[in-house]
Amino acid sequence: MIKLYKFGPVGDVCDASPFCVKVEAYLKLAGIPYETLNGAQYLRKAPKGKLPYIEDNGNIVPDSSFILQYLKETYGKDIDSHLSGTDKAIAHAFIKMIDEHLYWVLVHARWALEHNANTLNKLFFGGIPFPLNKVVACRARNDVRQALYKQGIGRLSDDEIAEKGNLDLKALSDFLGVKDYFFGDKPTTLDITAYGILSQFILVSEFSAPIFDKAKSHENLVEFTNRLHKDLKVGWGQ
Ligand SMILES: N[C@@H](CCC(=O)N[C@@H](CS)C(=O)NCC(=O)O)C(=O)O
Repeated sequence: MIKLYKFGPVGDVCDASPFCVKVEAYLKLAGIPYETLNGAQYLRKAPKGKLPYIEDNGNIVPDSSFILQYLKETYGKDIDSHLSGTDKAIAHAFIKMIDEHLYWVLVHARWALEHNANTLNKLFFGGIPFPLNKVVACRARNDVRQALYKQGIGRLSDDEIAEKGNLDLKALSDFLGVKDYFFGDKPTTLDITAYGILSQFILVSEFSAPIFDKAKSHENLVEFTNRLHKDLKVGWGQ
């Protein structure tokens, strides 16, 4: 059976990482049996030093987009097969917006905003004994802040970062419109990618920031996230 290495649930959401949620949502949607192995300790074994990665019949595949490609090719479950070339191009652009831009807005809200520090320490480092938890949390926070700075977004003010995130959320909301899913009545890779990040903004209540409020203000994004959450939830981490 496929082994999915990931961080672990946060609240009612199957993982704290949108990329891990995306992969688990795909496995559920495609009806492919899998087991989950949860914990930041798996970062040490991860081929690219990041989670998620999967192990399947001796094949180790990192990176959510390559994992989905591998699963589609190996198990023949392509949830995008009904999309036109134009739809696929639009989906690709939105997926990159989510994975390479909106993701960093989430990282900033969780890791850089001072008032979320206690929540972060409790949720992500609560299982480590005192005083090691303080050291690990402090080092991790510094690393993430450095990553934000090097990525570039960390050089902007909190308000500017939120504004950039707001534009992404508006684009998603406008494109979804009154549809159930981004391309109609069936979920595709864009839907599970959007669910990966929107579940963090909308369903994880422990963190607070203007960007979370903004996400919750888009009624159609909230309905979309709840719809997929309900459909996919049964058997998370089977
Ligand atoms: N491009 C990768 C990104 C994965 C990623 O950034 N994972 C983050 C968590 S959301 C991670 O493992 N961070 C740990 C680290 O950088 O040390 C994918 O699509 O899977």
